[in-house]
Amino acid sequence: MKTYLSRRAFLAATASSLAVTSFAGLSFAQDRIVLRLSTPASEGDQRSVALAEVFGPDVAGFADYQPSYNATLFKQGTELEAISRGNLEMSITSAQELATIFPEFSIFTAGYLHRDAEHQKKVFAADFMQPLKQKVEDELGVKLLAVMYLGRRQLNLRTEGKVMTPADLAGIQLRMPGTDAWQFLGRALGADPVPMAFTEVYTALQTGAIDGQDNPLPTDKDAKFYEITKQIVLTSHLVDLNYIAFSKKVWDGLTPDQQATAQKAADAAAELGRQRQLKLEDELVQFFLDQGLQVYEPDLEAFRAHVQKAYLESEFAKDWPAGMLDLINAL
Ligand code: KDO
Repeated sequence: MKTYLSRRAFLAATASSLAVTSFAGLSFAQDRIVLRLSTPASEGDQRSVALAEVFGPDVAGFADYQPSYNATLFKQGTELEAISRGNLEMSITSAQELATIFPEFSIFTAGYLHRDAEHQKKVFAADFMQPLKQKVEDELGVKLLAVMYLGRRQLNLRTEGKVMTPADLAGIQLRMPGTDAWQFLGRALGADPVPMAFTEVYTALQTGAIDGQDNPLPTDKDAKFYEITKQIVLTSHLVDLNYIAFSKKVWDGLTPDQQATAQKAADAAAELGRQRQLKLEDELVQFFLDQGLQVYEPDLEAFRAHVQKAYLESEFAKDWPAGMLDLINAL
């Protein structure tokens, strides 16, 4: 499991490394820029596909887009640090990862906050989001170009007992990704969360080291979790997102035209990925039923009430910018 540096220690270390690299200056003498992206997602994941189909070709006039999948270049959760230190140019990062450094981002990790993909887009584009983006840029050296829709996270279990309310998850060892915000979500759902990297989940389900995991339906298919689980409970507890994260240092070395092209390319890739992911979510229930899994909706009101109460009473909520929850809900 990854250990996160404290925000102060991390930002202090980063500030000095940014100072050195910006003083030394980046060499763009060669006319082509290499944009390496590291992600734990597979090559077949719709975010990966959209970036490869749209972003790569759209920036090909000045940059070579070089994606690495399945966390082979950087371990899940270490990408932001790598970009910040100048060791990586791009990643698809999460609000949960950003929240380890900037606690205010935990607002976007709260269950049942975003209503759907469109709401997520509006939140990312909203004026109140600007100071948060600016802070990540200024303090971490990371530019958040666009929001990618990962999908509605659903419970996927190898156990057979029906889960209708949070009480039915008591004692269930539910794998969640490895940060506090993710662990909290697991607990808020009523389960016993177990932190684990995405790339280890298949084997852990297969061996029974965990009882289940949560991810959107397209991820469950892509990672073949249906081969070793028995049910999907359609809790839709988190309309999940990832941000396209881009090195600020590299960005500042681009011409205004190149910046405009890269921004347009990121927006177009995010939109394509979003539309494809939504379509897949619609189609996949039948796929899992055909694989012999049970797929059903639990008591959604019971889950929503339990999760929202847990967040409002949590330590996380104390870090949320004043009034932002109301602004998000009003969008
Ligand atoms: C996961 O680890 O379950 C998760 O879905 C978390 C997301 O934030 C994202 O990082 C995703 O994994 C990876 O891109 C793999 O799909």
